[in-house]
Amino acid sequence: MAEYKEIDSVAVIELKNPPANALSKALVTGLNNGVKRAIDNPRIKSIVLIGNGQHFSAGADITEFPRVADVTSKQGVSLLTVGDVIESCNKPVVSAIHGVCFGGGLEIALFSHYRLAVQSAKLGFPEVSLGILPGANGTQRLPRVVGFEVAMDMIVSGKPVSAPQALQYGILDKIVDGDLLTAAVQFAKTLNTVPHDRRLKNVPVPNSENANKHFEEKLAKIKQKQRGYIAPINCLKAVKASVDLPYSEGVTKEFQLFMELMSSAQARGQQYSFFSERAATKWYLSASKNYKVSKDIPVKTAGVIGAGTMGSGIAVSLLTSGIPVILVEQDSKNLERGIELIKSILQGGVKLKRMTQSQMNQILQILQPTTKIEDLQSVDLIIEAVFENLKLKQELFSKLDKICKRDTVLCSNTSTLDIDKIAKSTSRPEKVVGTHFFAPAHIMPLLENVYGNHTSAETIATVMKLSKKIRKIPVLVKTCHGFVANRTFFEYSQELRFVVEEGLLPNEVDDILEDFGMPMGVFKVNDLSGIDVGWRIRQEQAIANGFNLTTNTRYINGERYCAIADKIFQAGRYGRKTGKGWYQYDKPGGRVAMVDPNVNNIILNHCKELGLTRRKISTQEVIERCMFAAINEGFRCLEDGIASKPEEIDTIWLHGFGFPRYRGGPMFYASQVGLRKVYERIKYYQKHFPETSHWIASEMLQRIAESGRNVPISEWTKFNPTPTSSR
Ligand code: TC6
Repeated sequence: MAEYKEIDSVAVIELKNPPANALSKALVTGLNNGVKRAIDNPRIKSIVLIGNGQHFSAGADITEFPRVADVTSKQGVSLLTVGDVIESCNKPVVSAIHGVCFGGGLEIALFSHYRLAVQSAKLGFPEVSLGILPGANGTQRLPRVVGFEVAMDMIVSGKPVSAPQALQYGILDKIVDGDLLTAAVQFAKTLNTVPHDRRLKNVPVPNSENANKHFEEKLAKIKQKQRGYIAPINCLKAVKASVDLPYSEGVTKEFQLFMELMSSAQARGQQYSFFSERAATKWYLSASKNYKVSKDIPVKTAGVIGAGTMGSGIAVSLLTSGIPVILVEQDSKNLERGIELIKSILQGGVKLKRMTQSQMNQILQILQPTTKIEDLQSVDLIIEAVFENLKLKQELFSKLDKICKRDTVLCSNTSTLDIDKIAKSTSRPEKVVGTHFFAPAHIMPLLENVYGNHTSAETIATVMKLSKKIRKIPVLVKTCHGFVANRTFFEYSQELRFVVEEGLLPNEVDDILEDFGMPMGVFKVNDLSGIDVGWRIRQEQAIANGFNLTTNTRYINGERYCAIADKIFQAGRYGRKTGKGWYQYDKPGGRVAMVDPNVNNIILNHCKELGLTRRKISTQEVIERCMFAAINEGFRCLEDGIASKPEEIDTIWLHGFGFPRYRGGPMFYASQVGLRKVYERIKYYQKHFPETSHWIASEMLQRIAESGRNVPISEWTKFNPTPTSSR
């Protein structure tokens, strides 16, 4: 796990735990033994620590986290014990860094007396995103190198810095060119002793005069922007301790704050999220069709059809990843509007210093706008982002089938429509796949990729690979109406409309959801996406199913229906874009949402007309009803084979709807509440709301709940009553 070799008078200890040299117990023990061996050998004058493979180290091994004592305790070999051995060693220790040097890896480097890196290395403390803090004295050591303010920013944000930036901050002593090991050994040979100030615990924190002011400002920012999260606050307090307390007391404070986080439910949720995001990308249909064996088609050029808000955002995602795009609109007016949209998104990036003006100009060079669909004949992949209408999409796909080269992959950015029905209009259903982007498409990280019954493994591999290339988090699901995202979100939002019909006002519901951790309440989300959009989808669905939807509709085929949203639409309130929807806005397109008495009147009149008596509804009921309705639907998606594991559903909610990361996702949240309780409450709501079929408990949920044991989330799918053959 840690390989030891000697090059002349230098001992080289190579961290080796592929793929990222996570500091497992075995690796830490190997490192400890290696350093001790070098100390004991009188021929050795200095020591180099270096990573094997692509990285120095990705930090502590997160898979070992439940055993907290292993990570931090002074007993046995922990990061802290090996850190002490390194720091107190009288032979100079040099960390030679490439790839990532994160978390515990950076702590090892900060215990070392010198640090060198290659130009491309990245250094940082991402622990905050795992719900913890750098608990091997990172919060006390980094400030002693970079000062309070920079350490606070790095540790609270979790964002890594580049090697040149680290050199500027003083974290690195040198950036080296050429072979890192050769340079590090050469450097180590020039060192004889360890000066006092090379042991960071001996050094005071520089530039700490304004620490109190920076602390207060940062705390206020965290409370506003990372509402509900405890890790950033503890990170901040730990860094402050480096200024307020001597080193020996600072590390004790760090340990106390670390343990608080390590034992918290939030850390469990955030660490689960880390692994579920990775699990979600690993798709598996059969032994010959899965992420390991299936080859993708390289996407060198792409087409985007439709230059509206979605199409433009999708084009930007492709363009900024270096993929040339042919953008197609039906007429020059719409095309011109799309180009302007793309330019304004890119200009926003320039303003935020994410790119330079000249980079923006280069990106625009690889955009080819056109009104001729025939121009798409030789692209590798096309993403259609036209209006959500099956007939329209079928006509378009049929045309593309005739125009495009045989191996062009045809993607539909549909959010609800059955991929098989779209694929049917082509002679190449194996090349047809859904790529469901979330608005705004250039910002939202999720890409819900949807395969149909005929989609080939090659096509799936292509969109999954492309997703990563354009910096999205991909999840693969099977086709059905609404897929996983909209199927589960529909039940969540529908239940919340019922809550409004029964007694709460939209702003009261939104406050509860935002306190729960959602970035935005459901009614604000609805205003953003457009009340007219939802209205049109409901109308189209009604027509397709042969019934007439009016503002008096109370039941559809015996199912409860709430028409308040339709009444809001009828009042000309289409959401933010018109300056009014469920809320009143400061201006059309404005962001400041205010409670509007007119909306309350619409709701109260609606209830009066229907003879409904309004009642008080508790916060607990609101959360249970929306979350458990979504969770039950999540279980149904698993039963139907639409999702293959709970992690996919959670990743969709984390990155498509901004579900609080510290709660892991709705399915993980269910596991924390306990499936027995979730199941019983679902049965309770079914009794009270028999005319809402989403309260019929999923069979899979029932089986797990009635199994009489606490089944871990990783074993849920074993209880699937109808496992699909393709999974
Ligand atoms: C810490 O250090 C605390 C210290 C104080 C306590 C005393 N542990 O992301 P990828 C796995 S906390 C275990 O797909 P990439 C990952 O699960 C730690 N496993 O690849 C995946 O496994 P799979 C602070 C880890 O090239 C595989 O490696 N550090 C760890 O896109 C490949 O990962 C972090 O938070 C780990 N630490 O990105 C760093 N790291 O193949 C977290 C990775 O079975 N890691 N794995 O699915 C990362 O940021 C990225 O993984 C990366 C590589 C940049 C290292």
